[in-house]
Order: sequence, then structure tokens, then C-alpha cells
Amino acid sequence: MSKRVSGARVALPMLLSLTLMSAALPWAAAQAAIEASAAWTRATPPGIAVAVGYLTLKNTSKGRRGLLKITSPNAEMISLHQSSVDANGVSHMWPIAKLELEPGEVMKFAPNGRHLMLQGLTSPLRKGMHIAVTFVFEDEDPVTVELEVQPLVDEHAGRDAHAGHDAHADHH
Ligand SMILES: [Cu+2]
Repeated sequence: MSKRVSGARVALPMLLSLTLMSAALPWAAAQAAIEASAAWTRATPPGIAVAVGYLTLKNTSKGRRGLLKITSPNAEMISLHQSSVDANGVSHMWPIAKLELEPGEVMKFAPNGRHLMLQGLTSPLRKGMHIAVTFVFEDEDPVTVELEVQPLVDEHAGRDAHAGHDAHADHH
């Protein structure tokens, strides 16, 4: 019996030190390894059920992380697009087949670049609303960010591939 007692005395400090060690390991913070910030979208014009979202993603983990899916209670489907303006001022847009974040990578989604396509909106987007969007990356817990709805700005017409949002109804 005396052996067991002395064993218990040793076990408690060991447990404590193990707990402290695991708190310092990278995987202990895995839940917040993907950070989403600066997320916004624009109000939708009448009759348009599609919106474009922008944000910044950061991979704070030690490994490459691939995006599995994006969901929102406010949209039937969310996909990723890339757009750019060519030398003639014409916008081109295409789907991003696979998105991966390298360790430490910061990826910005911005007008005339990468963007989220929110298709099949459940209701029109009005200035000041917040639209929850959840990103599911491999090996990570889902990350939810709120897109703040900015006013619809006409000055982007002709520069932004999404000036005509309804064009998106034709492709995925
Ligand atoms: Cu698009």
C-alpha cells in the first residue's frame, strides 16, 4: 500500500506538467488555425438573388489546408471565383477549382480578384445586414465569419465583373 501512496504523490505533478506541455503544442490551438476577417458583401439590386462576397483568410497552422466547402443559411450555394480585367478593360471570370492555403498564408478576396459567389439568396441583402458564412477546411473545425452588407455602389459598373450580377445565373 505504501507504494501506491508514493505513486500518487508523483502522479499529480506529472499530470500538471503534461497539461502545461500540451497547451504549448501547436495542435492544441488547432480550432482557430484558420482566421477569417474583413468580410463584406454588397446589397442586392431588385430581382437579383446572387451576391459577391469578399474577405481575408489566414492559415495560422503549420500545414497546408484545403478548402472543402462553404455554406451559409442565407444562400443555397457558395462557390469561389476569380476575376481579372484584361488590357482592353474587359472583365473575365472563372471558377476556382481548388483553394489551398499554405502555412502562414494570407489570402485576400477583393473586387477584380478572388471572390465568393453567393447563389440562390434566401432574401435580398440590405445594407447593414450580416450574412453568416462558414468555411470548412480539412483538418480544422469550421470557421464562421459574418459578411457585412455594404451599400450597392454604382461606380463599380464597368470595372467590376459583377456589375451585372445576373450574369452569374448562367454559370457555376
Ligand atoms: Cu463570380
